[in-house]
Amino acid sequence: MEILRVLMFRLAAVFLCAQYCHGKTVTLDFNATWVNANPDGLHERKVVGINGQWPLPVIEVDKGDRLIVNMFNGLGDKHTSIHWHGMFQNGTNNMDGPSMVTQCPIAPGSSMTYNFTVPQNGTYWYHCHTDACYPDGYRQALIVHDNQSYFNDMYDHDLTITLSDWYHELIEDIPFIRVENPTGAEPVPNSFLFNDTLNTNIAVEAGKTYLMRLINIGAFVAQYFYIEDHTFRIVEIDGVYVDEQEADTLYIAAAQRYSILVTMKNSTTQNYPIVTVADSVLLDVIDPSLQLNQTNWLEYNSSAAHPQAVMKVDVASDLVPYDDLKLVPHDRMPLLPDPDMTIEVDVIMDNLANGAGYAFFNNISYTKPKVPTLYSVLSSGNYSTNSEIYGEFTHPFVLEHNQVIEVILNNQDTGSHPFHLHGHNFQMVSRTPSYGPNFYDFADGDPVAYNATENPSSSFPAYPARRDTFVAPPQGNFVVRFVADNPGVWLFHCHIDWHLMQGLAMSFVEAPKQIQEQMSLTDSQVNVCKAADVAYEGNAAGNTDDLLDLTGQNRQLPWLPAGFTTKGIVAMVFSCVSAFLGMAFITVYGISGIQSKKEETSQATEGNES
Ligand SMILES: *[C@@H]1O[C@H](CO)[C@@H](O)[C@H](O)[C@H]1NC(C)=O
Ligand SMILES: *[C@@H]1O[C@H](CO)[C@@H](O)[C@H](O)[C@H]1NC(C)=O
Ligand SMILES: *[C@@H]1O[C@H](CO)[C@@H](O)[C@H](O)[C@H]1NC(C)=O
Ligand SMILES: *[C@@H]1O[C@H](CO)[C@@H](O)[C@H](O)[C@H]1NC(C)=O
Ligand SMILES: *[C@@H]1O[C@H](CO)[C@@H](O)[C@H](O)[C@H]1NC(C)=O
Ligand SMILES: *[C@@H]1O[C@H](CO)[C@@H](O)[C@H](O)[C@H]1NC(C)=O
Ligand SMILES: *[C@@H]1O[C@H](CO)[C@@H](O)[C@H](O)[C@H]1NC(C)=O
Ligand SMILES: *[C@@H]1O[C@H](CO)[C@@H](O)[C@H](O)[C@H]1NC(C)=O
Ligand SMILES: *[C@@H]1O[C@H](CO)[C@@H](O)[C@H](O)[C@H]1NC(C)=O
Ligand SMILES: *[C@@H]1O[C@H](CO)[C@@H](O)[C@H](O)[C@H]1NC(C)=O
Ligand SMILES: *[C@@H]1O[C@H](CO)[C@@H](O)[C@H](O)[C@H]1NC(C)=O
Ligand SMILES: *[C@@H]1O[C@H](CO)[C@@H](O)[C@H](O)[C@H]1NC(C)=O
Ligand SMILES: [Cu+2]
Repeated sequence: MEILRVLMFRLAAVFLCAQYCHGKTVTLDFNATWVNANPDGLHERKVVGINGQWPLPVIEVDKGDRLIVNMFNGLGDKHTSIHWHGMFQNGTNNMDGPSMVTQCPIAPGSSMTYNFTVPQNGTYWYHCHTDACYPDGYRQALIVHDNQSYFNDMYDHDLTITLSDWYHELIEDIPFIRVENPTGAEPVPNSFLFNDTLNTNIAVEAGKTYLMRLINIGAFVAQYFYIEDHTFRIVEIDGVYVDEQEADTLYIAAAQRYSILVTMKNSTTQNYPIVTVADSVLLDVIDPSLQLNQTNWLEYNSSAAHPQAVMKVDVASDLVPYDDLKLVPHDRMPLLPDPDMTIEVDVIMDNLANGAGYAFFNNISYTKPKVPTLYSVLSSGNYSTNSEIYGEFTHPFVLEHNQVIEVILNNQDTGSHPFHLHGHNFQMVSRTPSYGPNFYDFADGDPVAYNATENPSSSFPAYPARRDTFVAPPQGNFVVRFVADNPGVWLFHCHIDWHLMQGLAMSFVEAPKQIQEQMSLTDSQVNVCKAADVAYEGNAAGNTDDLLDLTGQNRQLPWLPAGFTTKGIVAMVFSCVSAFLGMAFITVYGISGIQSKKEETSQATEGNES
């Protein structure tokens, strides 16, 4: 019965698409090169520009359009690729963008054509997905206009605003995974940008309603958002329309999107601060010069004053944002039935043999394979359904076509993490602790794993909130469901780019037989691999003869010998290394951060050794 309803729902969606999805083709030529920019006015640096320009172009299409982007890598010194965040890529998994998952990295001087249709509506973004390249500026909004949305007649103008953190150094020049940083403290940004700049006036007309599309295109830090003396209505999250809900404050984690309707006041005597506040709980150490909150303005009257925000609270974590779990998808997609397959993972942070901090799902720190996982699917014949061929350290799960998949994620870390799944939205069916003040910095006591007795499926919402990026609370858990109806290799990962670097990812190899029926490796894809000198056939180790022979696969480093704890590394590092590095090291990471975090990580380490 339940599955029938879901199937009917899906058929209806496909039918609607058949009716409306006859789009035009939008073709863009992207020449990625280094350009200089100084978006915060504090420091000029080189950033990835497109056709000599930065901020990058906002891509705007209508639903049903075909988008073709010819990307040339003119960077000279860096590999690259583009991920179209939130796009389902039905039948075009090879256009998804993550290097070593669905394609080879695009080497300097080579190019790739992305070509796919856009059957979805709403607010998306695109970003580089090769190593950690998007924080160097290679990220921007991708808007899918829809003149049939239920809120189409409820606004007069639309606006796109990105939020992001910003570093003054190239990501590759910021020291991170190394023994001197055993707790894995994330580098603290130098500033926070509002639409890739600061101190912006958004000219508005009194009495009109604006659709504001808010996108966190940052690499790390979530931001609170509110407008003084204005409320708004949430109508979309991550491309999913939701019944309008009045709210005054949002929490927008890296990669999340919100569309809100804001109705302007009738009077034009005053301008109002738009306030964005970085979630400082995520920051290990806060330099007093770091401006955590920003004021930009709804400008009703350019000759009136532009007042600085008067902070509602003393610390960001006292703000109480709208709980996205309460949002009901406008399409009323019902709760998916009990799963055919359940994947339960524990998130931990720990050290490997080099003493550096890594991130793990069930003790596996994602380590890229020698062959892009999709290309292993395409070159493995009947072995494609055997997860072993994808290598232990891509953490692969083979999903059967059209099964209902449930992921139970227990976050044993004291930080919150925004988890993203490529190729899908997921239904958030349970999240613990339940929402309330300090939810995002809860982290009290011991981690709480999902308990099906306390939160049985009978307690799940009938129409669960659905989006492509959900936040796992500190030391809490969540349960998500989706249908494996989109054959492809899809990465599930934390969208904090530092944590992705540390390995907080796993691979879903969904319906591999159907992938093989849908596509094969093309000459142009092979050329991309050849230019990058990357193998494109065989298992994760590049073995084409015996697909079950993983000899030579990339592996995570060994664990530290028993008895070694993070506390020990910290002590060791400080006695031997601090002499060399002195104050430079301390300003980067801060001693206070290491001391406050060490308890947590040493606990995890002991857990692993027991
Ligand atoms: C990309 O831009 C660089 C620098 O302007 C130029 O040298 C190169 O020829 C361009 N490549 C393409 C394919 O447009
Ligand atoms: C709505 O948008 C589609 C493109 O997605 C376009 O073909 C159509 O003409 C538009 N309709 C109206 C009423 O603007
Ligand atoms: C894009 O893909 C479509 C469908 O496969 C194909 O017909 C078209 O030729 C492709 N266009 C380019 C420029 O590759
Ligand atoms: C796109 O929007 C239309 C309504 O305008 C809706 O019927 C359809 O389900 C939406 N499609 C997706 C994939 O969200
Ligand atoms: C934000 O920046 C983009 C890219 O520069 C621009 O197209 C857009 O209009 C800006 N939004 C606002 C509200 O000014
Ligand atoms: C602005 O004026 C309109 C028309 O008189 C009225 O309907 C609306 O409630 C007013 N808005 C506010 C915020 O007072
Ligand atoms: C706003 O920023 C200032 C300076 O960075 C900081 O002292 C203050 O605590 C911030 N307020 C909030 C609510 O984060
Ligand atoms: C704009 O603000 C100025 C300065 O406060 C004021 O003199 C003027 O009347 C305002 N204009 C309108 C149209 O409200
Ligand atoms: C992680 O490794 C430890 C130590 O080997 C083991 O006790 C624990 O069960 C493992 N956890 C998972 C989820 O595999
Ligand atoms: C795969 O299995 C099918 C059915 O068992 C068989 O007919 C086919 O020859 C096999 N193909 C390969 C490449 O092994
Ligand atoms: C595309 O994939 C999405 C995500 O799995 C799925 O919900 C949708 O039904 C698929 N659409 C088509 C037309 O296959
Ligand atoms: C789950 O919750 C039930 C009811 O509160 C409790 O009896 C049980 O011990 C819990 N299970 C675990 C593994 O904590
Ligand atoms: Cu994370």
